[in-house]
Amino acid sequence: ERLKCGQAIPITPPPTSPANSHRLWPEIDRVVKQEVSMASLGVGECGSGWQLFAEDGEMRMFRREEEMDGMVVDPLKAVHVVKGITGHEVCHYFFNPQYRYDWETTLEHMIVLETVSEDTLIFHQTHKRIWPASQRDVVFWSHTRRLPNDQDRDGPDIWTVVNNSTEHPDHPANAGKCVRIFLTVCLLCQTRVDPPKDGAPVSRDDITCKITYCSVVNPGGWAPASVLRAVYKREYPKFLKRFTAYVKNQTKDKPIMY
Ligand code: 18C
Repeated sequence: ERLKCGQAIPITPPPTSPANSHRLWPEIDRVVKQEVSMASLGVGECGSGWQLFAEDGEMRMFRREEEMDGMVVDPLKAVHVVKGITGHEVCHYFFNPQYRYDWETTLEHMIVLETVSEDTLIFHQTHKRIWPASQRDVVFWSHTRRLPNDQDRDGPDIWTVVNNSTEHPDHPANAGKCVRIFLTVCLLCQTRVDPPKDGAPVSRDDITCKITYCSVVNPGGWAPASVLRAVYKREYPKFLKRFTAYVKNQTKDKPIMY
């Protein structure tokens, strides 16, 4: 429709606001820097207490047994090395909501509550119930970021996704049938390229991704410690194997995304 003379030009607001002007930005920036520096430490460097609890091929999972107010909050640190995919690809499939139901087997329902910017979303998720405990839900911001590769300036950049619990007025904690869990998760991905000696173009056979996944989940309410630790032991290896296999499968016929 044509504008009449003197009529204000309707300016459509941009679909996203820059994350750095959002109320959560100081927290997001602080938590991302802190989680990335913690995730970069090896299990030997983090002080004692990391015990290996699962191993499968290149994948190793460590935990520290910790309790808070009588609840198991064991920190988890997993490392995996996967050929044929880049850190950018791993973070792309972990961050973007359109893929989540494909790989997140504990998920019952997910909604994006707020699009802060293209690299920052706020989610509400409900997860499958484990009998005899109550069903759990979670509200968290999720932020993905490219980090400069200081160790190898010619190599691909490092990528991360950090998820951290937050509050949202539309979904107050413990208001319905779900018990609210609280989590901090950091996925950190470093890519190595071994260029073919004959000068041939780099293919997926020449790239390797080192994945570090750290998480602390507070179950938010009573859950039997033995059941919880059994769930951890079963679900974390299942998640990391299934998710990385999913990324390999999704990317195998696509151009490499550095
Ligand atoms: O990081 C992961 N996923 C992200 C995107 O979804 C995001 C969300 C993480 C939510 C993790 C908490 C899930 C709780 C699920 C309850 C258990 C369901 C089991 C269903 C079995 C049929 O960061 C990947 C997450 C990988 C999840 C591994 C499982 C972690 C278990 C944590 C237990 C939490 C308390 C459960 C209370 C009941 C215990 C008896």
